[in-house]
Amino acid sequence: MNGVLGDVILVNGAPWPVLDVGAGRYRFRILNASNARVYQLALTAGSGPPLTFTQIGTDGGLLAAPVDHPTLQIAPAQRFDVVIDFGQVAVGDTVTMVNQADSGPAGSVMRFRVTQPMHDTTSVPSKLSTPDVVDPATLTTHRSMRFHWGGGSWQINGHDFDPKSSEATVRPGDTELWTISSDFHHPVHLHAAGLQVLTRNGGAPGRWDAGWKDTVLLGPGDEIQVAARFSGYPGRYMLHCHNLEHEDMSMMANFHIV
Ligand SMILES: [Cu+2]
Repeated sequence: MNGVLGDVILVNGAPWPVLDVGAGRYRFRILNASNARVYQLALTAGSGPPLTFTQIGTDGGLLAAPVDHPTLQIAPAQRFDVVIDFGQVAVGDTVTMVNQADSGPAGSVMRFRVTQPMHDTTSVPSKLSTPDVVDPATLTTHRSMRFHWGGGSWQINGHDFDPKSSEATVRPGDTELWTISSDFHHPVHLHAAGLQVLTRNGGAPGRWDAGWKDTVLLGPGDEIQVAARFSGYPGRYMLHCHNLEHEDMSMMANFHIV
C-alpha cells in the first residue's frame, strides 16, 4: 500500500556518499529518484546550528525569488534547485544531509566534509526570474482529478487505468483549473504540463509549492487547486501518481492535446 521503501539511501548511485567541499556556496539540483519514499531533508552541522537550503528553482525552472527552507519535503520525481552555503561552518567540520521522515539507515542521506577555505564572492540574487503568474479568474475550464483507493486498486476518478479512455482533452497552450484530491500520500505528476499551485486545502499554497511544477505532493485528505498549462505537441499524454507501486496498481490516466 505504501510502495516499497528500501533500507539503503543512494545518491548518484552510491550509498551514503561523502563529498568534499570548500567553505563557500554550492548549487545542487536535488531529484527524488526513489520509487516511493518521500524525504524530509535537513542539514545538520557537526558543530553549530543547522544549515538551510536556499531554494532557487523547482521542477519547471527558476523561482521568482529565493526561498530559505530549514527542511525540504521532496516526493518522488520532484526537483529542487538549492544553494547551500558551507561558508557558515568551520573548515574541518562536517555537514550531514539527513532525512527527518525516517530514522535508522534511511534517516541519513549523505555527508559533506568542509576540507578547505574558499574565496567565495558569490551571492544569491534577490530576484531570479519573472515566471508567468496565472490569474485564477481567467481560467474558465475546471476539472476534478480524484486520486483514491478503489477497494482493489489505486484509481483516478474512480476507475483503473484504461488505455482507451481519457480524462481531459485540451489544446496546446491551454491553461485550466484542476482540483486534485487525495486519500493518501500521492505525488501527482502530469506529462508535458506545468502546474502552479493556487490553493492547498482552501488556504495558501504550501511552503514547498512555489513555482511551476510538474509533480505536486498531496497527503491524506488533501485537496489542492492548480493552474495546469499544457505545453506539449498534439498527442496522448499521461497523468499518474509517481509512487511507482501506485502507478503499477493502475493509478494512471490519459489526457489528450489536440
Ligand atoms: Cu500514490
